[in-house]
Amino acid sequence: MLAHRNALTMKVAERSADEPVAAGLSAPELVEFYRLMYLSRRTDDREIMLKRQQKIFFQVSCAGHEALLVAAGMAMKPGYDWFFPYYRDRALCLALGNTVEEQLLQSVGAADDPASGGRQMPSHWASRKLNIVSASSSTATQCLHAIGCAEAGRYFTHHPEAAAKVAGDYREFKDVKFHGDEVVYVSIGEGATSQGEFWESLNTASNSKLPVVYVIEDNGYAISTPVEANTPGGNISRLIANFPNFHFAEVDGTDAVASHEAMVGAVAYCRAGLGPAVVHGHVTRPYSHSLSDDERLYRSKEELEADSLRDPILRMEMWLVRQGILDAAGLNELQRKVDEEVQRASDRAQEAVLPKPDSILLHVYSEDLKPTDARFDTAVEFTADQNERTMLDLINNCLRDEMERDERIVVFGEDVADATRDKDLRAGKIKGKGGVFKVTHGLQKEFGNDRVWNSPLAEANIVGRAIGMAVRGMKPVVEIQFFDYIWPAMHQMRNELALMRWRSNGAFDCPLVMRVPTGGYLTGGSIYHSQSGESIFTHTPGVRIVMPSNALDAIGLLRTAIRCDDPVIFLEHKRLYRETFGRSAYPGPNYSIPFGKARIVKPGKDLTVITYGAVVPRALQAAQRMEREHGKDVEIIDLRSLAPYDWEAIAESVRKTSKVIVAHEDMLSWGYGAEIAARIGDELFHDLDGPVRRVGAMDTFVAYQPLLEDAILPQAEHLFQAMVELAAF
Ligand SMILES: Cc1ncc(C[n+]2csc(CCOP(=O)(O)OP(=O)(O)O)c2C)c(N)n1
Repeated sequence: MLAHRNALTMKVAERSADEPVAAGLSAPELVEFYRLMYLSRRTDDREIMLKRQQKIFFQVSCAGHEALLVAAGMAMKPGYDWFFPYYRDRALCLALGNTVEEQLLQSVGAADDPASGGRQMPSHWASRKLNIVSASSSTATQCLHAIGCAEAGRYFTHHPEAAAKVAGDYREFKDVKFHGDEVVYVSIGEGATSQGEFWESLNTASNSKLPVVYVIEDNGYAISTPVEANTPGGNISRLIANFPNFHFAEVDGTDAVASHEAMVGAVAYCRAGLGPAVVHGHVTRPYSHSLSDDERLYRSKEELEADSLRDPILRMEMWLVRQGILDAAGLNELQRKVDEEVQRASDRAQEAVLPKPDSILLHVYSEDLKPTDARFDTAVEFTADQNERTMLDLINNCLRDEMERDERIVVFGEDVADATRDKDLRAGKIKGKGGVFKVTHGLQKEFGNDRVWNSPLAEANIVGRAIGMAVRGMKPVVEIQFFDYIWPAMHQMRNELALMRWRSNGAFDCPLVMRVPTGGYLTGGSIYHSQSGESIFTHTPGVRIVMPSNALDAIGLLRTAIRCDDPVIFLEHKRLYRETFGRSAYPGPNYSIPFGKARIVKPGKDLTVITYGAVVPRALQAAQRMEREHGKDVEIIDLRSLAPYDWEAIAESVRKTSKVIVAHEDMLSWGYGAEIAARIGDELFHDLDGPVRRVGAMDTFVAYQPLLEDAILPQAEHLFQAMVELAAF
């Protein structure tokens, strides 16, 4: 301790340049530390000026957080470790190697903004080169991505062959990097630690002893809400202290030296594989929440003055001078150079080329490999085993085939494993579960516990982690136990899964598969085991939605879902899992069907029904009755793929029959059929001989009592009535 103090008070002239002065940092490193802090502050100041001049359109600053964040950046390895930063993290990104010009290119919304190509607000950091993964504006979603990212690093370390590029599927386009001892950084404000996703991430970080370092940037406010309103007792460190396997440090985040010591200790703990760490830094927020906020409305003058005395820039300046590391002239010189650098970067950014409107739709989906590609159009190759299998069997077969072929695939979700405590499973004493519907039965036993496992009961945890893994090049095929419980994952699906590629202008992507048992007709399924709702997801660009109605389509479409390069929501109708309708023999390990291709279930010339899922067999029943009782020949089209959908097949059929019904199980109003019907009305008006009819569920949820369920969901009878009425036109 004494020796340390002596080192601190030693004058600059008396030491050699690389001798540590404090927290393991030499005098030049401490000067660089300060330079980065000051560079960050001056970049914020410049952005504020540009915003006031209306040259940029938003500003949120790092001011007050600089010491903690430069410490984090200096304690970690850019391009080696992985980073999921909060919007306050300008100083971290500068310390990692981001340039001011790169940051200001985002502020002006330039085409060459490396983080997003003008798509995201300033301070939404991303850099492929530095492993800074694109972040949304949603607070706390990033915590789960960090978990998945750390899991992927561990997975590739244990399965190095899985990292190889393979031609013919998504792997062709993924450069996998891993080192075995990389650490994942994630940061968050103290306010956002109230979000469930933060806690869901601590759960897995702790349980799996993942090398994730959390930096909690506690500036005491979440916009205008003070810490005690978010955090019971006012201190997040106290609340999380009992999570096993963590290293915890609480530090004055305005103190550069103390912050660096805390970060180095935390990173060393993670890098040694001992588990995750939290560095809770108390910082200040001198520039309000953002430029759209005026904190004088909710913080007193006295409170703000007290904060200003802790300003990290001033503290570091005084410390450097006191230590004799810099004098006034040295400080002035450094500041002048930084100001010039910011000025130059600002001038260049303002001259930057802006993105062109014709680039808007680029990177909504993969530009490399589309699931509509002809390579997915393969022929069935039936094997000697001609036994008819159910949809459930063939989905299980597909998962098996693909896991065999592609070691990057992992399967997790609620209860999908055979048995988490696997001793008795391996001993052959128990059969294993493999999902509440048994779709994943036998996979854990065959492929091992690190490829198939039970997640916590937390849907955001499942999807958020899967996103983090997919960003690293893995292919998670996760299960949401029932469509009815997809909603906790909705935030991850809508704001993250669907957007990773577009918002990063193609720099990052997260192709993965979500298998989701869906739908009703269960007799007693009731409200919370019968829901549909596909249009909620088809309304989200960036994800593909498919829904097979028979076994052969299920195996073919799932294979495409897994091999393609886009995120896919694969809807499996529970009622069809074991149905006699639509069984098939196993069509071989490479059978796949391109997305966006409908199937004509029954050709006809008098009337068209466009449908999918469990309504397909009901429409068929109604069509057969139409033929028997009215002599009408109904064409039935099973869309199979809802986004993208086969407009050509629809148009061709409508041109032929001139009468069309769009039918689905989900509620009628605002349902999937509304879009199809509107487009038919718009583009095929002159081909129609009657109104475009829709058949769907009543506008309410499915009731338990079978009498009510039958009335609520569309039945063959409803379809028949609609056919009769339309045929009469
Ligand atoms: C999920 C979500 N809810 C609300 C917001 C709006 N919002 C943006 S920042 C913020 C406050 C965050 O406070 P904190 O986490 O303490 O970070 P700080 O801004 O203080 O650094 C809020 C409510 C958001 N971006 N995301």
